[in-house]
Amino acid sequence: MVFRKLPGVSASGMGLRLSQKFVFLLFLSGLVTLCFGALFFLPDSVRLKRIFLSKTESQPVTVGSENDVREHLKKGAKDPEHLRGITSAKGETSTKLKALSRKPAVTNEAKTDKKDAGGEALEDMTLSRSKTESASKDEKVTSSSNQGANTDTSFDYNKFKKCLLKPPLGIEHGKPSDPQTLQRREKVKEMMKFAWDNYKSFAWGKNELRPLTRNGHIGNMFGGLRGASIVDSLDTLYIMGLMDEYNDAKEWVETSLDLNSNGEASLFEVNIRYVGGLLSAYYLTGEEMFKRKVMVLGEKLLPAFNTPTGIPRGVINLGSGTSWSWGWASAGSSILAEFGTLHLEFVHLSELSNNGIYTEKVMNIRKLLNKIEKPHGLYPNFLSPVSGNWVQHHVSIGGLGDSFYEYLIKSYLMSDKTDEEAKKMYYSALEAIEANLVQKSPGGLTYMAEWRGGILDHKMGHLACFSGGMVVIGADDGAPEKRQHYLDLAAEITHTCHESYSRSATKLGPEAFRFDGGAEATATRLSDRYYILRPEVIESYMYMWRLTHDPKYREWGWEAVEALEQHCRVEAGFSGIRDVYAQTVSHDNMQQSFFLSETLKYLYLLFSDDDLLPLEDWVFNTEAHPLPVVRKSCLQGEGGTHDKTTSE
Ligand code: DMJ
Repeated sequence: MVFRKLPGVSASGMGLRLSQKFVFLLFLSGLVTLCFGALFFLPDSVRLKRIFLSKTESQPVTVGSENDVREHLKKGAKDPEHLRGITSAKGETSTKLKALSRKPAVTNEAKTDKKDAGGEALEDMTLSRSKTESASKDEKVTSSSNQGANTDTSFDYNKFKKCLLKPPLGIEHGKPSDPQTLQRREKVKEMMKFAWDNYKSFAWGKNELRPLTRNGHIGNMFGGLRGASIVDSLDTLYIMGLMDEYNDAKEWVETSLDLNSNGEASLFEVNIRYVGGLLSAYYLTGEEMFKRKVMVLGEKLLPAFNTPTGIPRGVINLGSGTSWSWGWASAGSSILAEFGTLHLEFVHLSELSNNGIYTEKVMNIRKLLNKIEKPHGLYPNFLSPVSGNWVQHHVSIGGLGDSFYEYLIKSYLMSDKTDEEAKKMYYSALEAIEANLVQKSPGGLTYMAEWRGGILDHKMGHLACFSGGMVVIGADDGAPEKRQHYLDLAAEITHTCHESYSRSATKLGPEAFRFDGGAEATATRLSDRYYILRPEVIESYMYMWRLTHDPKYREWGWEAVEALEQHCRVEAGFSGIRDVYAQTVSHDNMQQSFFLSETLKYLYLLFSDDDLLPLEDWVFNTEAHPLPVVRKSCLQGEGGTHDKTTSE
């Protein structure tokens, strides 16, 4: 185009009129804005992050603020689904929450859901070859990286088995002699088979089943790892004797669990579900493949600890090792229940690799927590991975705090009762919890309130209901004069949690229940009324049964089975429900992987004899994956304590 100078009209050297120049500039700036804006709609945020975000080592990242969290909480009050991640912490963070963080969320889910609609079979067929190739690449990575974290994989499995006091599967797989209990156990097994078969038919290889729409869900909690329901189910299928299903699961892990993913994962979730699931599958079956896989994965988690204090951040890119704090976590902090729930798995990673690095990482966390000053002896939920100081004083035995306490007592038990530091920290924490959080309602119900800088919030989350089980497994090793007290406390909490179930129309418990404004063990807010197939109440029934043999716990477990069958079972699997108080339920279309790994496993154990995964030998991680007690002296010596009179 030629620009001509017109007489009497001012123009630039290029021969443009002022108005033309203006329009041209306007057009240019519009174009620049459009291109820049378009970057944020790219499907993969990783490239963007490389450009705009700093790496762990170089810059502590501060994302979100307390106000953000409050704002999200407010929004969540209108939308129960929105709140899930926050209230279900134990580090568990929903897709929606991730979207609230400073960076664009990974959008694989959206892409995949489209595929699910039409071409699932095709996708599985086309992916299977490349997945197999990359699955075997994982193992090459392990051997070449043996100079790194994984130095020695010559763990002696036979010797390990000899160091167990009892056979893992007991006499006849824990079959109860009483016919009614056996029948109930069979029912639970049928539920597992039903949940599994539907996952297999409609969501194979995805992370969870969406039972109403009959497709798979991937989400973005696991950094591109797939098959969460498969890895979470391995041990449950195995202990139930569902061997065809277990073999399918094993084959998938071997050929298709691709560990070379490059997405952003929750360190906590990958650890409890994938590392925990693979570890327990290895210890139960002796299949070397599980060990090789877990070693590769374990090594990928190590960069998360590269912070000034060694306290890991919540999110890690499994490919690059870059890590971030959650966008919703106060002032770039790490979450107590996340960095405090690595100990059991990391100790076992060191055991299997004969490389102390994993234990060093978690012992460093322990050291910091032990040393730091604690308000009233309590552990707040947010800690800065940069300064090593608490970021704010919110204390909870439910979401955000919960499994940290669980892992203290379980670390002691898993160490064959040699880890005195864990023991001391656990009982002191429990003392502080009793002094500051444990309350009795006017109606006589014991509950654990939350603490906000000295002010009590009279609310107990469903997640906090695991604490009945925690207190009872620690009762025996407490001060002799407190043992009965701990048994009573555990029974009272479990009773309260049962009340939260029995006071609802569905006989399933809400996400959180309150003890104020006249409420007793009931949810007063709409946003707290949902139930997402969580295990914690049933988990406490199982431990209470094992340690007291009071038949009421089996009865309560059976009530839960009936309620699950009536309200959560749909044509193609099990689904959470949106309101436990509604007579006519509305389903949330999600079969969580912890339903297969925890809820159904704890129910099955509740109706089994105690010799199925005996508590003398096994400690359950927070996703219910059994990990063996580490008997150092036996493992390092000649000895073996296996009771030869019993069989498997
Ligand atoms: C599970 O993933 C684990 O129990 C975790 O510790 C908390 N949330 C779910 C179950 O509710």
